[in-house]
Amino acid sequence: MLVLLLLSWGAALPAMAEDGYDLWLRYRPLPAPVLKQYRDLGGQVVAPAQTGPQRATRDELVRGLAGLLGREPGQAARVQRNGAIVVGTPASVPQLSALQGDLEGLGEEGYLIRSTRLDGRAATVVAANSDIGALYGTFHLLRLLQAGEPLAGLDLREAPKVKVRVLNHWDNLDRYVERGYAGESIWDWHKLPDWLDPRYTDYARANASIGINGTVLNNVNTSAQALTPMYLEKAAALASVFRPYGIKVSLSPRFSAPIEIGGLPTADPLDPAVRRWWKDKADEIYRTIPDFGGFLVKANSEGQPGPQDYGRSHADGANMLAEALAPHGGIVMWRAFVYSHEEPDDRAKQAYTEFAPHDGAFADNVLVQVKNGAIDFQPREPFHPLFGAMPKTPLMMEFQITKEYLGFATHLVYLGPMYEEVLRADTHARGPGSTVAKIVDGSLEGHALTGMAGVANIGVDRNWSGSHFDQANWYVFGRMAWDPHASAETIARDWARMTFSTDPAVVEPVVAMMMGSHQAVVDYMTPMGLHHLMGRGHHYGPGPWVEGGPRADWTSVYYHRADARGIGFDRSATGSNAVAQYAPPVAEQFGSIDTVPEEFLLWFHHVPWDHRMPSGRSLWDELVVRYGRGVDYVRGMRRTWAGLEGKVDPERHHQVSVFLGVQEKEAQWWRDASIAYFQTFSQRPLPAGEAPPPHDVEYYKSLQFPFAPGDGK
Ligand code: GCV
Repeated sequence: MLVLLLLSWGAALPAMAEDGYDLWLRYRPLPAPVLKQYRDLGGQVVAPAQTGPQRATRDELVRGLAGLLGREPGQAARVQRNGAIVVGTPASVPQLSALQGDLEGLGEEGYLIRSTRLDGRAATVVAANSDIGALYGTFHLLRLLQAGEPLAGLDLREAPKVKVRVLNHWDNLDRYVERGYAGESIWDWHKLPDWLDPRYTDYARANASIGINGTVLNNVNTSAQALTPMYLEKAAALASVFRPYGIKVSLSPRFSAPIEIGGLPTADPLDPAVRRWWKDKADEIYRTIPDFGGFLVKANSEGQPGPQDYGRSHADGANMLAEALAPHGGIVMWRAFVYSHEEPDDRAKQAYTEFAPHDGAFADNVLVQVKNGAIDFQPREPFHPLFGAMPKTPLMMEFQITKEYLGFATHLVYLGPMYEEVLRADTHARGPGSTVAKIVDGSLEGHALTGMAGVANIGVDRNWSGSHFDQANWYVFGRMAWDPHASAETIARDWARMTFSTDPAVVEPVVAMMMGSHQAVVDYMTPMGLHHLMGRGHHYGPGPWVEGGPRADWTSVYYHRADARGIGFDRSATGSNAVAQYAPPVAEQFGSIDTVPEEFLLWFHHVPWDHRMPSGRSLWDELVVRYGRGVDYVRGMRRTWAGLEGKVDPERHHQVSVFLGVQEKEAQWWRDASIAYFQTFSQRPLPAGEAPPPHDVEYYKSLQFPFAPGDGK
């Protein structure tokens, strides 16, 4: 049955404090000139409300239209122009059956949005093959309205290019969030399954609005408790909130769970009793959560148990879990972030060494989840050499949204350009044009099962992400998971319009700030391919001097290798030869000091301090200049933002201003500490005009931050 909603809204919305809670779904009244073009819009809304997703769709539409248009629909009810909005599927809205043919090729999650005529009347139609497609289309329509886009002549077709678009929460069951800078976990496990915090619904709305269709609730450094009946009930309660929004719940199982909660003497993946245990566990999970997504597994990495404990391979471990999930349609996301206990080799090489030989050995419902780079979410890394090296295995991208190595929540760093850089990188796996995006979306090797994961930056902070601008990183992740070929700048513009204002005098400076902010953090932290120089453990602030401790590859000196001659990690044929893990044209380019891109110079080469750079400066001088350039960029952002006072609401303007102040202070600290330290090796003066660090290196080394947030525990 159709529900014809003749909406009746209250008068203008009360003024609301802008605390960031509403994210990019603010739906504040549009400015009058923009509103004019939507004069008739929403006079009639046809949106069925029989199923959960249909109700979610209708509620969002009502909420969005009421907020944006801020008026009684009756006053606009001439239902001319694009007055009617019709949302649904041919099955749910009979008028849409004429569009059946046009919906072909859009799949289960795609949609079309069209200005058309229905029953002789002008209408804006959102049509899809499924309720979830209609929900996604509705969010898209609302995005157009939020940006003040004209609806006349609209004819849009959209379908996701990636199948599994999933957040990874590194949230412990005690609500501690590993690498979390936005407060404790939003999952209030203790009060679940009874208390369903309204925040869970808003979380689902936000995710659905950007096409995210899965969430892994618990940390990959996991506890077997997450698989006990008590916690499965809690996860099921969350799943029931997320279901109408097309979001499936997944969990991170502990590989040794058969021992810890199953009472078995072993977790050997080839042991029949262990296999039985996982099958039974999978059956139990699906009895509790019928649309459960699957397992995300960190095994034999950083102390987590795994198949290698029993002399078995990653494929053995993954396939055992895959076999248990397969009858229910579940998947395994098996992480490639591994490095061996023995440190036999350059850490950058180890994931490839352990995984590439197993290409073709993984079951059909296994995705291997690969971080964007071979070390660990550094401010900039060359693309991971596994991309292009496992053609028979679907490789899932893992990006980090939370800014573990990029200034936590206070630094304004928009990650869109970084994601875009990696996705557009050319692996040359099947000749030129074999981009990482084409591997992730499955088009290069013809994989239907595809995925992208983002390590969430979400917590209980009122603004969800710890800072207003970090919301943009959640947003861009979702949009790029939907379309890995999308433009970071276009997405930044959409976000800025929805989040702050449609006024170009706000949007354009904000987008410009965002677009340069990633290069800036690279400059003031780890220029030209330097990496892993952060404070030990917590990764807060500079720590290029970090050495000693349990593992060489957990120190900074292992990575920068500065000495009297120069700086950088030789990964060319004369060094660790990690370059050989790339396809020959890439290996050749990265392998020569003359052709390697400047941004990766010190990632792949140990370079003399006096090496002449393209700028004409020596390497040492260039390094110093880059550090300063990064700090200057932050100063520039502060000026730009100060110029937006009065154009952005005071609450958010103030917090961003304060955070930019913190960022400038910390960027300066990074620059000063790094220069003071590396100068002890280069023994060269600073280039003319560059201020010397105000302290000696001992001072910077003496700074301790025992309670810096987010450290693993
Ligand atoms: C969840 C890095 C982080 C760890 C994280 C690990 C991983 O090493 O510092 O906190 O653990 O990556 O991705 O598994």
